[in-house]
Amino acid sequence: MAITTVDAIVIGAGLSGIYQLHSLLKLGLSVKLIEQGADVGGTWFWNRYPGAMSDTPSQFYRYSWDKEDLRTYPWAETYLDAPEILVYLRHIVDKYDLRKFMQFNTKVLSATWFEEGSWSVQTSQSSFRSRYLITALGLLSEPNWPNIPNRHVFKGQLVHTSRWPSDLDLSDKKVGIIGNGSTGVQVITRIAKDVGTLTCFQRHPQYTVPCRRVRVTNDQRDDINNNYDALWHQANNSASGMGIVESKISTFSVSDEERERIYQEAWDQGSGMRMLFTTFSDLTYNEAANRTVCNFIKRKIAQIVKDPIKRQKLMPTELYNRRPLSDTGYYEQFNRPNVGIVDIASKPITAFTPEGLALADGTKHDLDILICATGFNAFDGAYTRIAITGRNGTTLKSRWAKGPITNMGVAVSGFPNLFMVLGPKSPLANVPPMVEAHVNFITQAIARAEEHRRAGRVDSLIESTSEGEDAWQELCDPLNEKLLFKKSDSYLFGANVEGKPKRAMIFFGGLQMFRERLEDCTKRDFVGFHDF
Ligand code: NA7
Repeated sequence: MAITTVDAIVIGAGLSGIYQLHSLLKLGLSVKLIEQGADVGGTWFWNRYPGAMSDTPSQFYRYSWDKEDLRTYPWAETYLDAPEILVYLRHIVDKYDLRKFMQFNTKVLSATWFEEGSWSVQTSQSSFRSRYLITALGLLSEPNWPNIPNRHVFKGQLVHTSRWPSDLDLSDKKVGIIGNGSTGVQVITRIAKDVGTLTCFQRHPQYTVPCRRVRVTNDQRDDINNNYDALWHQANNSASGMGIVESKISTFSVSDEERERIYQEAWDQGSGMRMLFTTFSDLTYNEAANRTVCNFIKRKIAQIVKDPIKRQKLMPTELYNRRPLSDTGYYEQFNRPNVGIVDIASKPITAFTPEGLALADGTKHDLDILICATGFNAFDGAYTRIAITGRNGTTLKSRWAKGPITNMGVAVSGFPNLFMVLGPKSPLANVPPMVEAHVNFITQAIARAEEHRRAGRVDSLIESTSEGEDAWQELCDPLNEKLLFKKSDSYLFGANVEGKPKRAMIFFGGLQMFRERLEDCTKRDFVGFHDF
């Protein structure tokens, strides 16, 4: 098989891969981007289920580096749905003529480091050699399927939301859905009115806040355009990167009436992110404080849901300590007579039957279609697909056997010239500015290594030191310990995948601190990395 040699291989054609490709081409490198899907889009290429949308305000769910595009590219509403995001990404790819550097329908199978200074990359189609390897695999790309026995006997259709068949007709069907995270909430809200019956198999009821998606007027758009630099400055210097201003006041520093007013204002303005981060500063770590926002949202659920039995089933019992959810009318769907909830925490699903699902209490549910909105083997899950081998034959899998360890989510010691865009231990924040921070860092690291190489220096490889990883770990660990997120069994800790050990998968310090660390590292000539 012929081997193609390029300077850099980028894996993945989502938001991360597209910008990384563009940046490396600007450096003058020869680059090949390899993508397993049939087109660009990453997360948004795969997640085409009804109702898929971003919960980041539209003006911040895009690249900030093309100032002209920022001001001219049209968007109609305060939030973007998946097809609009796909069209935007295709537009960027076409505008910068990036498609010719991309190879689609190609799986990367393995990548192996050779000590003479290159990566050997095997794909399902052909082989490559490159000095640099950049994985832009996405945070959430490996589907998590529920492990239900007798899958083969089910005569109906089984669908994962991230592999949605384009021809799936739900009209008048008996539809079941497992999962009520961001995805489940969006699907349920969108399809409830169209299906025959919708049975929501729910393990943990969730808090969700309406996002208040509305059209953006010309005046509002002008206002954004006139202030875009300042808006991005604020977003980049905040924890969430979403244009919301994080609160600095603590929950019990105000009266009960004032607290209620603040929560109501956040509810009216909309979005779970706003509810958790702009109301009070201590909701993420003070349990008593967190219970006040729980109670506020529970009162809203009680007001919205009419049927007392459904209302009770929808009442969350945990703290408000998962990734905050936003919706476009979720709880309201349960006022429809065709929408029901089955509590599978008290009576778990035991097996498929030919007609549907059997539960532990002996009940059976007939279904034409079962939708799994059961999320992803997130963060390090995507890295299980590719056999990555670094120095001395050490595999990434073995390095991460006790949980992923990275230097700022971007590099791993023992894996020279390998960079990850949003690898494990990256923050939980708005994705585009996180991507830009990582890609800018990676591009500067590569530019410096290339300078060394062109100057004929021997130290032209770049690699994280183990001290650099330890320093990041030492920053991550105390933050994880402090936060209430740790008390939930969610994907943020890998606890959503059966058999996966519960470990922190992200950096909870927010976008601003993440950016500062990356910039500090660059300014200090890549401290925490070494050259060879
Ligand atoms: P999430 O947030 O991981 O949610 C998955 C949902 O599926 C959640 O309700 C889980 O219940 C449920 N689930 C997962 N496995 C099972 C099994 N085996 N049985 C029953 N229920 C199960 O994934 P999403 O796709 O919704 O969202 C991921 C991110 O995408 C989101 O944060 C946004 O950033 C975009 P549980 O609550 O664990 O009991």
